[in-house]
Amino acid sequence: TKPEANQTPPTPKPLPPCPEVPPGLVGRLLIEFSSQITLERVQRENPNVTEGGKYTPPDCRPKQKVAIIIPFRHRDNHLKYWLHYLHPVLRRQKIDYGIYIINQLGEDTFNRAKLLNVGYTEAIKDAEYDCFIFSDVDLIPMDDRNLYHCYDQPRHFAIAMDKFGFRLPYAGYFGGVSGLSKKQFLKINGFPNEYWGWGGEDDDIYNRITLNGMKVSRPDVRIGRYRMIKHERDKHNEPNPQRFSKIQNTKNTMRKDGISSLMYRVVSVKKYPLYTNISVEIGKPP
Ligand code: UDH
Ligand code: NGS
Repeated sequence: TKPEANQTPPTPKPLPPCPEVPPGLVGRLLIEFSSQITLERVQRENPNVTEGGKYTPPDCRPKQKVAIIIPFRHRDNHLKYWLHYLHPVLRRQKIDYGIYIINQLGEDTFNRAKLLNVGYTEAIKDAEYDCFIFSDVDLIPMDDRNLYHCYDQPRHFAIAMDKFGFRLPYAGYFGGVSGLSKKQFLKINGFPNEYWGWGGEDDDIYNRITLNGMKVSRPDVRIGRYRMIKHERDKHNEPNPQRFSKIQNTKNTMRKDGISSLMYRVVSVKKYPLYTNISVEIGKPP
């Protein structure tokens, strides 16, 4: 018999929630930076990543939507490795994510934390993210059990880096890779915009977290392991001599300096197959 003409197609079954522990994880990963990587290869190996570097698990419904934000200038080679290693990890972790490279235009002094504020602001214009993971471009997790989503408290992911002998360098270290929910991020008024050059901005963020009654959450030290791609000091990111006095003052500055006072200009937004590139002018130190 012929199917009836006005039959409605069967509604697709709603997906089950993603399991707390993704079943396809492999644990420890072999990370090396000696072979050359091409973006074409990374694209071929990650066919389900869509334009702008987005991915949604096909077989389950994730609880959170995660924007991954990378502060960037002149690090194309590092970015290739980052994309090569991270896309497969995030896929196995069943994360619903988008990758945002926040590229500081010009050659004025670099400002990591301000770029991260820009990333937050631009990501929420693009999609309804509820979790933000801020990662340096040269840090690769060595274990896929280090899950890139948000937690009950602000999360520090990069706790055991190779360059520090796989230990925290000091108790209040919050550098490298960290993650905050939208609520946690807004509670601390985002990140400081006034740290130009290298150092201290991560300590200021740590201060904001504790001064606002939160506590940093961390993975097990056997799992939060990272390799850093070795590099020389960048130009225009010299150590900031003001950083020591600034981190003594977070309590007085955090309410006025932050996401509430952020000013910048977007020059271009480009959606590439493996990431979204947002090039911005963020000004220069006073
Ligand atoms: N970043 C850039 N371009 C720059 C500066 C910084 O993309 O010019 C980004 C990048 O994501 C980097 C992050 O900001 O991972 C943090 O900056 P960093 O890697 O310079 O900081 P780190 O503490 O290195 O890793 C400091 C210089 C160490 C020199 C060691 C020489 N042997
Ligand atoms: C501290 C810096 C942090 C930095 C950390 C690790 O001293 O910003 O060292 O640096 N704080 C100040 O300078 C106040 S690293 O060894 O990775 O170059 O993240």
